[in-house]
Amino acid sequence: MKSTYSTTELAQMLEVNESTIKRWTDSGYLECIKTKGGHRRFPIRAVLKFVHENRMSVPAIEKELLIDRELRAQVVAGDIRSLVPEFKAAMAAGNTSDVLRILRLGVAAKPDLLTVYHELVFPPLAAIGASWARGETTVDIEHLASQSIREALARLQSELYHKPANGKTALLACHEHEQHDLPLRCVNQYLTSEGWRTLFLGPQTPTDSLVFSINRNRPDLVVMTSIVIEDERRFIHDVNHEIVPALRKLGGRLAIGGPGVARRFTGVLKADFLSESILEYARIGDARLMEAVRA
Ligand code: B12
Repeated sequence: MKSTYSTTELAQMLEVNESTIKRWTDSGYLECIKTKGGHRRFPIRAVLKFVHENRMSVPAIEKELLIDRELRAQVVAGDIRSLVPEFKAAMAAGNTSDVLRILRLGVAAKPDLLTVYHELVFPPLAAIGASWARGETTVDIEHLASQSIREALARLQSELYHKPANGKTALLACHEHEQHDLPLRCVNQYLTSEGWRTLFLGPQTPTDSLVFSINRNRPDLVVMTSIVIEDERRFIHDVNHEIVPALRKLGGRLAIGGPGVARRFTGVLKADFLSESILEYARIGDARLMEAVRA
């Protein structure tokens, strides 16, 4: 499914003339955005809304969405939480193409990527983790889910709108024993779409390698995940005595995200941001704010 349609494509899909589409747009029935060259582009969300409001039946869209009418109405209204059960089932089955399809739908319904991660991507992961902890799900399901979401996020990347480069660099890494890199991948994708240059070191990054990379790449921001900390003393030592001093020398900042990090580590870790929700990256990843802090 595409995220926007041209006038020609939409006319074909709705089986009307292009002039009808233009008329609907000019009279405000159908929302569109204009490209720099003045061409109309129709975001899928606007198309869904129009189709829904006018009770139209469009087989081409219905085939792509594969969801029932009620669900479609909720998605049109921007309620992507209604997609969670279907998303979870696709993840648990390792069905990457379905995971990608629903992810696209989420992005079409809610152009704010952080909300898509927060409301659509994380809840099924948390639910799968909880049923694994209760002994109701085997670890292979967790692996399939992780793999399908990782692949779907990678495939989505080229379809996302990217703001022009903002001249900032972010380095993203998990601490030495940390394997949970999915939230970090989401932050990576978000920052890239905001115009950051990102360098993704991924799971289990040795601290000396991270420090080496900081010195070599001089990032404006380092983002780390802390979900499972096997050796808390070591983690605190590495952050406060290795990572933060290396970054400070270059004027960079450190953000650490994960469940309960602010509660556990405020006043303990010398990071600039301790975030318990990915939504906080709207502020942390705002390059203008970062500039203002530096000035
Ligand atoms: C997928 C998964 C794995 C995958 C990781 C794949 C990958 N590449 O990421 C694999 C299979 C490798 C794995 C391994 C393990 N896992 Co695991 N895993 C998970 C699972 C299901 C999802 C992880 C995830 O992406 N969470 C992200 C979201 C879903 O978490 P969330 O808390 O809702 O996030 C909110 C906030 O906390 C915050 N947030 C969380 N992280 C971050 C990070 C950033 C940067 C930001 C900004 C915000 C943020 O944002 C969200 C809200 O907006 C979780 C379940 C869970 N609840 O997280 C278990 C879970 C984290 N795993 C767990 C465990 C125990 C393990 C293992 C130790 C199991 C084992 N015995 O081998 C190992 C090894 C871990 C290690 N050393 O790193 C436990 C941790 C319990 C604990 N706190 O100690 C969990 C919670 C499962 C459970 N219910 O018991 N795991």
